[in-house]
Amino acid sequence: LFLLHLFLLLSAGIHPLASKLLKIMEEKQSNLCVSADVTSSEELLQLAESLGPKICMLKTHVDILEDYTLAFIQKMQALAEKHNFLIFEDRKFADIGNTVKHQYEGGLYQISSWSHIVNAHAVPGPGVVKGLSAVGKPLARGCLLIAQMSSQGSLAAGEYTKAVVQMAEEHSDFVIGFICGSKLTERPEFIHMTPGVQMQAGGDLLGQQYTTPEEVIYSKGSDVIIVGRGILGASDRVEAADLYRKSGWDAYRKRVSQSS
Ligand code: UP6
Repeated sequence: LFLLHLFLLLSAGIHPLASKLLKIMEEKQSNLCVSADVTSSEELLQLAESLGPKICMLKTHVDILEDYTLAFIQKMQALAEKHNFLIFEDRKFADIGNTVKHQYEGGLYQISSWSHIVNAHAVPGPGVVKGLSAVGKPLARGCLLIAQMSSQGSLAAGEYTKAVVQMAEEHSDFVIGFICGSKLTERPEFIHMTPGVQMQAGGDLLGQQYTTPEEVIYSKGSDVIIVGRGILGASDRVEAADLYRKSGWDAYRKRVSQSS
């Protein structure tokens, strides 16, 4: 209740989608976003059904599905409603405003019609946000800017990261937060979400680097952990998701209670 109160205070004046996310987090005691990186829509629906109660958000890469259909995405939306989580299509838009507008709204996937949240690289300049916003804002969607990446040798660092934060501040009617490795701004309206999370630090063979939930949330001050293979690779995915949920939430509670 104390946390809920804090969130309601923080939520005053922030983007409705950001406050919805904070509310879901509090209700479900979960700051876990599962990265559902599977290639079959049936498996993705199974994941959403079984892990839905444990998560605040489900992250998709619909362009890796081998069998995407409209019927599938409608089932996905129903599961998001049923289990009260947000859908985040990890599209990483990175083109001029006019092109991303089409990519977001049209094509095969019509992402804006079902994804609550999308993300974008800031490298094209503010036009990318303006193009996405033209489509997403009327639908009450939100966008995360990619300020840092978890991969080794990422160029999104230093001055670039600072410029991304500034771009977010200038478009806070549509940008609700960041993909990042650590807290980048104290402004409460922005949500920090961090990929590259596993229970053991380490990496994969293609440059991914992992940090633990405790480190990401408690030490680095991020808000939401994004976990893919740490959960997908477990023999019991539901049990693994609950371990990540608990670990992420404990670290979050510990940090929030200390900073208040
Ligand atoms: N992702 C990262 N790092 C970033 C941005 N996005 O790993 O900086 C995405 C990947 C993948 C997920 O595209 O979908 O987060 C991480 O998956 P993993 O936990 O299996 O490594």
